[in-house]
Amino acid sequence: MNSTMDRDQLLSVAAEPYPFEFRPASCALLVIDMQRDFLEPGGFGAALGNDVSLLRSTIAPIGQLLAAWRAAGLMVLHTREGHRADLSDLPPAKRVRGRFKTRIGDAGPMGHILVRGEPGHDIIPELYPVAGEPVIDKPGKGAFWATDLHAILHHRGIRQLVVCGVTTEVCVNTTVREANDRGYDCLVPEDCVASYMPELHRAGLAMIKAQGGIFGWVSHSQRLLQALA
Ligand code: TIU
Repeated sequence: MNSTMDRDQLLSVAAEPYPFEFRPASCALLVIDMQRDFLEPGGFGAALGNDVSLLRSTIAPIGQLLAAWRAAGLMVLHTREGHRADLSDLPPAKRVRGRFKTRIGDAGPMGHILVRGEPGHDIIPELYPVAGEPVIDKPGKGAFWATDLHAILHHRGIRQLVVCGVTTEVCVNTTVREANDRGYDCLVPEDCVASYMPELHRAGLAMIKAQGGIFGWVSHSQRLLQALA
């Protein structure tokens, strides 16, 4: 696949519950929260008591999809969960939830946890955005709430999303549900999303594809790459 591909052709990807059909020109790759705070020790994920290494299997396949999307000149967007340095956009309920010792805004080895501009808030170097790729800073779990994501997608004629990132049952699932209610089709490649809890990863994918694809489709990065090839 290369930049000479016909971006308006209708492609079909093997998926569940049935093949996902898309036109590359109107299908964006949306990479959710691949931030150091979730994937590296000493960040937010670790503060919640998680083994952050469980998410790292997603890095290589997301990298492959990013390379394919970029080579074809298709739209790529990234999101980051986080808050203003003064925490004025952090709901008190979110700050105290879980009664953890280390909270959002506290100082850690990668700076203040889940705060914009801090090292831990940024995207991991392996999947760093390139010039021209919008980065959506979001205060919540869903990428549409309190952001300009819907407007950006609308202006670019995007109707379908391939959603990757972390975690399957939290920010990926919330974003897929928000996208579904706004009229987007979502395809989730199962190897490009992960959870700190494997059973919730499986449940999160099952909830998307059940009931005729109530929220979207589930497939695999290699099937998507084959469709684009
Ligand atoms: N990005 C995202 O999923 N935020 C979370 O807080 N996820 C957890 O699984 N905790």
